[in-house]
Amino acid sequence: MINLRERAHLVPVVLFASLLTVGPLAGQSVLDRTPNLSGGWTGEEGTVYFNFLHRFWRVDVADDEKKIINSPTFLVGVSLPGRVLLGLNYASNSLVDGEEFNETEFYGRWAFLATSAGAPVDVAVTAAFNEAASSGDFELSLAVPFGPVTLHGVGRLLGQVAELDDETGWAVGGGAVIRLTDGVAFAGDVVTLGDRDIAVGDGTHELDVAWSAGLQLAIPATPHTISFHVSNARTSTLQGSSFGDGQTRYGFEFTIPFTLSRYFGSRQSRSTGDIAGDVAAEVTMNDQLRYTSETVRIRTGQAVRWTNTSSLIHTVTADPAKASNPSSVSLPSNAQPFDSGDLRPGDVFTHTFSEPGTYRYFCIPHEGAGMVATVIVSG
Ligand SMILES: [Cu+2]
Repeated sequence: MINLRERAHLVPVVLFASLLTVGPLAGQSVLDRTPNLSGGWTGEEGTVYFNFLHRFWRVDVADDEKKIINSPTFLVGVSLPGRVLLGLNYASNSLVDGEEFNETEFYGRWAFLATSAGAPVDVAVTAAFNEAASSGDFELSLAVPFGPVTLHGVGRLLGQVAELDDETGWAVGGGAVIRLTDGVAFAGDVVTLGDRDIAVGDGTHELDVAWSAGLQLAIPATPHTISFHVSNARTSTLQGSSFGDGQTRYGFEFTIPFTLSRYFGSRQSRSTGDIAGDVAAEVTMNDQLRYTSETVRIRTGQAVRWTNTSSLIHTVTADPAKASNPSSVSLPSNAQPFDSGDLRPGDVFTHTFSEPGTYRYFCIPHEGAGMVATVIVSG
C-alpha cells in the first residue's frame, strides 16, 4: 500500500523535473497508443523518457472503512537511433508477483516498420524480462492507420505467467486510437490471456479480459502528454496489462521527455531552402509554438530566413494539401506551394518569393496550436 506521507517528498522533485524539460512532441505521446498497448512506440531518437502511470481503486479494509489503493508504473527509457527503445518499468501493488507486490520489467523494443518513416503500417517487437514473474516475455505489435483512426493489435508470448505458475502462456489484444485533433484522442483496448486461470499468491485466480478506455491529450505549449483512463488492469508491463480483474480503476499517465541533444548539443544544424534572393527578413520559431514575427513585409525577389531557436521540431509550410484547416494557408494564384520539411532545433530554412501577394503559412506539428504567420510581398 502506498503511504502518501512517505512519498510526499517526491512531489517537488517531480514538479521541478517537469518544469525543466522540453522536448519534441512528435513520437513521445500517449496520443499514439492506447492505455494498455504500447504498440510500436519508441519515442524520439536521443530522448530519455520518464513516464508515470497511476491507477487508483477503493477497497474495504474493515466495516465502514475504505482505503484507496494506488498501483503505479514508472517507465524509464531511452530512445536510440533506428527506432529502438531500451528501458524498464517498475510497478508496485502488482498482481504479477503475489508475494512482493513489486514488479520490474526490463525491455527492449524495435519498431522495424514505422509509418513515420513512410511504411504503410507500424510493426514492432518487444523483448522483456519480468523479474517478478521470472519470465522472459515477448510481444509483436501491429498498428494500421485508417485516416484519423489507428487500429492496434498485439500478440504476446509469456515465458512464465505470473510467479508460482510454471506455465508458458500467451495473450492477444486489440485496440483503437481515434484522433479528434492534433492534441486530443480517444483510445481503448482489450487483451486476453489464452488461459486466464493463473496461480497467484496462495491460490488460483480466474482473471478477466483486461480492458481500458481513455482520453489522450497533448498539453498545449509543452512537450507533455497525459492520458486519463479507466481500466481493470493494474500495471502496464506486458504481463500486468494482460491481467484484468473485477476491479475498475481510474488512472492517468503523464509523459516527460528529456531531450539529450539539448544538454549535449552535438547535432549539426542544417540549412535548407533556396537562397537566390537577398534575405530581407528574419523569423525565429520558439518553444511557445509561435513564429516571432507574425507578419513580415518584403519586396518581390527577396527572401525570408527562418531559424528554429526552440527545442522542438517546427516546419514552414505553405501547401494547402498539408493543412488540416484551409484557413492556415493562402498563396498568390501564380505561386508554387513550399514546405521546409522538419526543422530541428538550430536548423535554418530560406525561401525566395518571386510572386507578389500575401502568403499565409503554418507549422505542420503545431497548426492546431495556432502556429500560423504571414509574409506580404509587394510588387
Ligand atoms: Cu511548430
